[in-house]
Amino acid sequence: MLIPTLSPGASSFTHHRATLRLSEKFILLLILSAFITLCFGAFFFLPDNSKHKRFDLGLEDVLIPHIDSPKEGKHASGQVRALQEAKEKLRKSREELQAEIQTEKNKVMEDLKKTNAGPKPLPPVPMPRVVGINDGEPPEPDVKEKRDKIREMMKHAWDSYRQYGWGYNELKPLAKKGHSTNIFGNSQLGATIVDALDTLYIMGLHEEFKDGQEWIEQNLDFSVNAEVSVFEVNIRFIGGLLAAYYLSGQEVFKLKAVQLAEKLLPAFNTPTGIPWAMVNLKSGVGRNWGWASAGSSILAEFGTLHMEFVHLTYLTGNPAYYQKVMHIRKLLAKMDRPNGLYPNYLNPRTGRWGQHHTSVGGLGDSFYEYLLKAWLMSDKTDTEARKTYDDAIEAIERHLIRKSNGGLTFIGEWKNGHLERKMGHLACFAGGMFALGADGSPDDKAGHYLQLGAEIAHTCHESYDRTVLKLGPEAFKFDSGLEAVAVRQNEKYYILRPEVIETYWYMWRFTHDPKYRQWGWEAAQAIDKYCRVSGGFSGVKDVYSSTPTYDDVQQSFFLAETLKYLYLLFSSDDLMPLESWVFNTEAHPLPVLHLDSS
Ligand code: DMJ
Repeated sequence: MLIPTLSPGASSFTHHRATLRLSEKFILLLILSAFITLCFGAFFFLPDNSKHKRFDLGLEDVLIPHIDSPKEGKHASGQVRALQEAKEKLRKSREELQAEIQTEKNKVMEDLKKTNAGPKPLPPVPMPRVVGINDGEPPEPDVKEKRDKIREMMKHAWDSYRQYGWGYNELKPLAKKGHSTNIFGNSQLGATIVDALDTLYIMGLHEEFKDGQEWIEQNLDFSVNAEVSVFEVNIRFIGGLLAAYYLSGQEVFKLKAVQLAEKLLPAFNTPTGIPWAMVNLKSGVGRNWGWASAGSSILAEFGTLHMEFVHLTYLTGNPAYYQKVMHIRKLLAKMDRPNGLYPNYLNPRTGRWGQHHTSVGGLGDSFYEYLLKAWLMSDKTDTEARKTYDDAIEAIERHLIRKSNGGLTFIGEWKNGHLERKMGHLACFAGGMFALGADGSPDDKAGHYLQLGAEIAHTCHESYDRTVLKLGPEAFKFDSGLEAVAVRQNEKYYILRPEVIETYWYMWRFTHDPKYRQWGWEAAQAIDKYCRVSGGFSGVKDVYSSTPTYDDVQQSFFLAETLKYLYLLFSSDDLMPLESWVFNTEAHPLPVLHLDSS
């Protein structure tokens, strides 16, 4: 027996014969021809999974519309048919082919038009109870007279914008032309129109409302290459459109709000889910303000989305909006808070706080407001939001709220463990917030919070009363013997802001103390006297100077907030009742959602 050796170099097998027998040759030939048949078969019969059938004549993409066949078993005959059709087409004249190409092109254009015709209609949802949206005429003639005056001021602001700034974001009332700031990028999105709509509606200015609606239907397009503030666009545009929808029932406002909201969603694509401050509406690229501490996002910006986003989910059935804001809430809940306070800066890449600066004015303000309003808007079922609000306010009271030597309660700013005895005009909104949150506060402290609201209202009124123009400065101090007055030149301006009047209105609703109407009327008269010009209303640069110089901007929030709160102050309580409506931070009313737990 021949045993194959394993030694290298030596052949382990016996030598083969040099030639093959005839029978062997025949078998080989058979195998070869079977192989060739198989290859050809494979070319024609193997299933084709590619979406684009490019392999045959290279003409198919242009000439043959591809229709996905549900039954791939019919593939082979489909291929044959396609080849025949292609051959037929090649036989056709140049003119015939061009005509066919044109038909195909037209069809594609038609399809495109259909997809661009606007978003698909949204799923129907039950309309929340919409009550108290009309009238509100006060029984007292002198109050009615004041209310009429506020409506006339609104007419002047709107008509001027209509005439000189239509379609621009805001108005330059002295230059009598359009105006825009960096919060809206380089866009002309008609911010004043959107912001003013619900005020027009509530005031019964229906012609003007219709005019605004028409502009929105025909011109408001968010596919623009503009880098906008996510927060500002949310509170003014989405809030404004949603409020206009709930008040008027006009679908267009809902559709536009949803179109815009979709454009904001890419701002949440950060490592933490904390959104960027700005987003480009076209590219979806986001970034933060250059001035913000350590590349941070701002508490009052990413913390002021909840109300609008909950309504978006409610109206669309798309959970994404709700999930985004709940994610922010959860992330914040897990973080350490120095002294129980929320710093104003949070880095969206690292999830770490930036500078330890806490304020109830600018940079922090509406974050606290939205915690309370999330609870109210949920028909008081979102108790997590209420608890977070209560804890935050307790820490604020402990560390930021003080009484001055002259007995004025103020809210200072906390900077790295030090209290700055300065209060901003923006922080004056908190008087109204404390009053609004009094009912439902822990340990039966309702009386305490109503009192705190009254004290803040009083302090802010003092800041107005201690000026020459009877209009409040942007920020005021409580040290070196000075109380409730601005010290620096760059803090002496008044830009038609609403916060003090907002607090007067809430205090009026909860107490009916006539002083709030009186204070509101003082402010309205001062605005009419010192800020009114022939082309609208302007901010003033120095409220301590008897010869005002103007900043030449009619802010959109003057129409959305300042004039709306004034009008409501001189209306009866059945207009926009607080049991049914919650006002977003731009004074856009959203209805309470009486949802069951599911
Ligand atoms: C408004 O746009 C909003 O009220 C916002 O919350 C901060 N302040 C301005 C008006 O002053």
